[in-house]
Amino acid sequence: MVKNPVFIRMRSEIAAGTRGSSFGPLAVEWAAIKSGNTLFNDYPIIDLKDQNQSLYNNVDTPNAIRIEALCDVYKELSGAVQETLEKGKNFPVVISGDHANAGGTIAGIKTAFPDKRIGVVWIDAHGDLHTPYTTPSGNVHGMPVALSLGMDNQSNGINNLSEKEARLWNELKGFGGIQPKILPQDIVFFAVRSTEEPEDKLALEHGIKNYSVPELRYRGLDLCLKEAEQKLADCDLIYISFDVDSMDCDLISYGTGTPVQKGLDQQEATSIIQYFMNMDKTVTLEFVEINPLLDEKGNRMAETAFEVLDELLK
Ligand SMILES: [Mn+2]
Repeated sequence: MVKNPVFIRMRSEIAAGTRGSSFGPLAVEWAAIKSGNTLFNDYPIIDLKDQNQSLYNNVDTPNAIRIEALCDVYKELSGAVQETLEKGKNFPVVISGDHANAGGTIAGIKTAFPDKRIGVVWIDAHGDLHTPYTTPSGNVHGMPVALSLGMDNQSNGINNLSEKEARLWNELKGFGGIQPKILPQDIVFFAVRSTEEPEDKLALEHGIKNYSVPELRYRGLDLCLKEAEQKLADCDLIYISFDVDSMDCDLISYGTGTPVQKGLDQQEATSIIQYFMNMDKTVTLEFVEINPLLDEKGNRMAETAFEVLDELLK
């Protein structure tokens, strides 16, 4: 561990379909305290303002629920990530509520380094490649990859957007004045296993590679990780997005908004993140979608996330 971690706590959960991921960042900190670990006291924590009060509002953008408030979340989060990165050798470790926040983190990296090419390691059960045009749910936490790619995927769309929805989606895609933030060839998925047709078509069309759990086990983690590193060889920087639902819900716990079976085990998840963390060009790591309100094993998901994090920062 040669990096200089700065924790960024963003408790926004407004883009998830189930309530409770705003408690995720705190649950991870509780797990540290419970085990007598001082990690969160050893490094600075920047606590950001969320927009969770918007959960009381009526939804007037059903194809991109609470997207207006999410613009404010992005402002807050991207600003903090940018500032932290610009202050020298800092390594932002973002502990987030729902996965829509990742779009704000990516925007922060891109605005800090507008001329650099950002590679993305996306560890998730889901592809998060929906857009307001294709979404069956309207939950923006299923959209951050498409959003960062600046894509609409209208050809596979099922929804007609209102003027307001289209305007705010465009605002979010172009956030920070740069669009797209990332290129499809610079994304590598790990453990994605629950996608819908419009997402599959987009991934196929742009050749986005997913290392499925069976492929990782059949070919071996080492080989797949070396190959993934090669795929990102032309990228100047790397961002790692760790959605805890990438892990197997039966093995770990159901303490996440959209649990999916047959995922990674804790060691596999740790090894994948560690591999990229060891690279100099990796600049930011994010943990998302820990939901202690849904955890049937007490606080097991947050405890697991904390163990992974602690291992990585040793
Ligand atoms: Mn996700």
